[in-house]
Amino acid sequence: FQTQYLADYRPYPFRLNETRLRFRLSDHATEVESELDLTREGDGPLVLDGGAGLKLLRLAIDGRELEPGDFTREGEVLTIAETALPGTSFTFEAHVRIDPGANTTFEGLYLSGGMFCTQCEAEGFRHITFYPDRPDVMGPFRVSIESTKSILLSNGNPVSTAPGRAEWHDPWPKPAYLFALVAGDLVAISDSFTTMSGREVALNVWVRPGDQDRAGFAMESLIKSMKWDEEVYGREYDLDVFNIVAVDDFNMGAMENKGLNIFNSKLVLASPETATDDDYNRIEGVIAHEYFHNWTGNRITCRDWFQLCLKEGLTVFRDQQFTSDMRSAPVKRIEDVQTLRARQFREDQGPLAHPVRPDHYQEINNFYTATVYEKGAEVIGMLKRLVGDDGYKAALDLYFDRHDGDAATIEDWLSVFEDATGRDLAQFKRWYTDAGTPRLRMDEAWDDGKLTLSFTQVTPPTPGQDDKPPRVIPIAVGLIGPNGDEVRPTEVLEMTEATQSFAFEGLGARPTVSVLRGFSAPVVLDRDLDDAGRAFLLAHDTDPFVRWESGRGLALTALQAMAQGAEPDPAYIAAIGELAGDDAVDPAFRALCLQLPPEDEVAARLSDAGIVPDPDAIHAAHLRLARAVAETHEGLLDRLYRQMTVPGAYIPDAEGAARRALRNVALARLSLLDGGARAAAQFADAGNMTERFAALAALIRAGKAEGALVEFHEEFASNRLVMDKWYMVQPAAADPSQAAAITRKLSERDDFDWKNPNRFRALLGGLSANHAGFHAADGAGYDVTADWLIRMDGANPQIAARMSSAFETWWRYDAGRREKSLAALQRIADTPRLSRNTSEMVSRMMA
Ligand code: BAL
Ligand code: ZN
Repeated sequence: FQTQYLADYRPYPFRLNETRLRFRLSDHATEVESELDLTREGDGPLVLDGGAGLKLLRLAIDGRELEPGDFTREGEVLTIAETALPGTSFTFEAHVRIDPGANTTFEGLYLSGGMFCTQCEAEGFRHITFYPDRPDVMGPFRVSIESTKSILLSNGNPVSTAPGRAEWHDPWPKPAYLFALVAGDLVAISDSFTTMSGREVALNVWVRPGDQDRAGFAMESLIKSMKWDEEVYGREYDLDVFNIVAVDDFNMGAMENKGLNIFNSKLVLASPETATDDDYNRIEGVIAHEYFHNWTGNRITCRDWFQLCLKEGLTVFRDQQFTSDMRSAPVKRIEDVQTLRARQFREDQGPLAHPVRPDHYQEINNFYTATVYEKGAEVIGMLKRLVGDDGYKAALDLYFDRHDGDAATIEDWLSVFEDATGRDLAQFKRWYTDAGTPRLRMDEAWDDGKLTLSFTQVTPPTPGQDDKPPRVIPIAVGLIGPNGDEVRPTEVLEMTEATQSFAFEGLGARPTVSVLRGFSAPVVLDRDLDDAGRAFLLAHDTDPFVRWESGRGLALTALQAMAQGAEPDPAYIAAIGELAGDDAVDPAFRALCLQLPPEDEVAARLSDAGIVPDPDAIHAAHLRLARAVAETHEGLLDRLYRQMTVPGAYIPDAEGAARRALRNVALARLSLLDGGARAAAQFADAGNMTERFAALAALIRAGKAEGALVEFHEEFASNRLVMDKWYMVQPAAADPSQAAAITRKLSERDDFDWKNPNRFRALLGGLSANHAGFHAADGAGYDVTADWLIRMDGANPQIAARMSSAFETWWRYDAGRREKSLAALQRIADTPRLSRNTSEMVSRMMA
């Protein structure tokens, strides 16, 4: 397979003035006629992308049908000879036939539950027709759709609709990856939004009949997002209509197609009986994310796919800001850091490490990663911290003014910050070009009222990048006096050297340093702080992140020691009890502090310290520490369990969710002592899915879930999204020794509709979330995963490739596990006709 390099970028030699598409939809023989008005701007033939599945019926230039000598078709490339291109401007026409009914890749045009829909990012449009399928070729679109389906949608504004036919016009120039088409027998819930300049926008959330009752929260979230983007970024919506469509078969979470966002139904549909607080939270965040892309992604798009972080990092950053404003900012920050560490730090530490802006790839779909998205957002957070809120606002205003309508680059992005603030960002750019998580060590020296903090930064080598020069690291620091009062508020130290010191003078007594406040940079911090220091910060810090982090540090140290034979740490147990019992503290924050670090994170820490992690020992330590907390604080946990009920009807707001979260952590702990009695009662009485599902998980962990699983299945058998939860929780919460066998057994059920990405991700993702289960010493977890990845690769390479990252940490473990996971990877690599997607992932992991 060929590798693409950033350095090879060349502008497309033609300007696209307008695209006209005509679709005659049919399940197995859809006809697509396209007309592209082009103007020559450079040299060479007309090169177009077109997948092998396109049945070519006709090609023409300015109405003249092309003959075999006028063009060549090799692989996915159609080349029209220069001799067949008249003059400077001309119209290229193609007529092709495609088979959406046979498309199991869910890329291009496909059928989901009888509905036609599309997914074109990154390179799906080439499976619809021949086209310059690259993000820097942009133009307005006119689309006509003929179909027997009742609802026919595309991008932009509707021009005409009649039974069996609709026409759409999108005046905003866009690349092909933002094209969308939907045709289905759908129903909408509708509303409207008046923009800040007074324009009326019709809003629709389209779902299958019967699902309307579960679409209201998505609509509320959309309206909040539109208002927030006006208020905070001054960005107004720019079409007469905004449509969202929910589909069941979707590779991603959702897609920001211009004016026609297509969503995985799990990120649209929610009711108290079927969705958890986490589901509601995600729906609100992803609706916002896709809406925000209208400016950061669509109006300003990426020049090439190496620049993916330009739109994704920024849009994740924007959706994080939105959620912080809608809900609790400290809780959101801690959740984002948890996600970053669980997914991105893990990626950065292994063979799949790559820069936020990669400089080469074989398959771009393999780079929709936590590094591009979540670390991309962290980099923007650092920029904002360095230039300040006013500098950030000035830079963003300049970005929108200067680049509206452009396909831009990271260089363009950094230039607006340089021009708006006068800063030189050459060194900062390393955050985009260099992979790896810096390790930041802090040492302290105290001398008669003067505290000196000395920092050293080192970034370990990553594939293809051995030397890592120092980066700019914003280090937010505050000082807490011995009585618990803050003696110095937050100050951002700017580290630019490999080693650098900062002094604080005029201090009365030696303070405790609160460092990396708000997680001011995505680094691993090393410092010598004992249990007492951590407990002090957990109790007194004014910065919620460092407070939480201090409790986390206590738990991690305890678990690391316990995995090597130590007893539970009384300092952790005492400190966590004190915090949990403090009713002045937000219940959501208390719930976060009570959760133990994931077993995978403990394994990463041990591995970092040069110790080969033993997944079974980590699991046993996890269980033992949870039980020790439960035994010591049984009374307190029982009080919280009874106190944190939420009276009245379920509302998916932050306040109720916080109380339910704390109550459910208390339940999980207490279930270790009561044999699942409270969980059984909660499962029977729960009035919402948040409580129901937490009870089900607790029952599985207590080994008492047999009846509940049957009951849950019977009640929700017809609801695909709820059944995904049923498939996920069984391997995820299983005893690790059983997890692989449970996964295999569930995968043999008739209702394991494995071609549905949600169902596949639920079951196999549930297994890989069970750290000791996936890494079972006998290799059963690796084997069942490999079997299914091989099968999935034949149908849907994107999903197989993404899920293969379950193996990315194989190098951490003992020789037996390494051998078994490598054998599983080799088996995948040896599969005949393995896709480019999975082949690239597996070879990177095995390199
Ligand atoms: N652009 C792909 C889906 C998303 O990140 O919004
Ligand atoms: Zn996005």
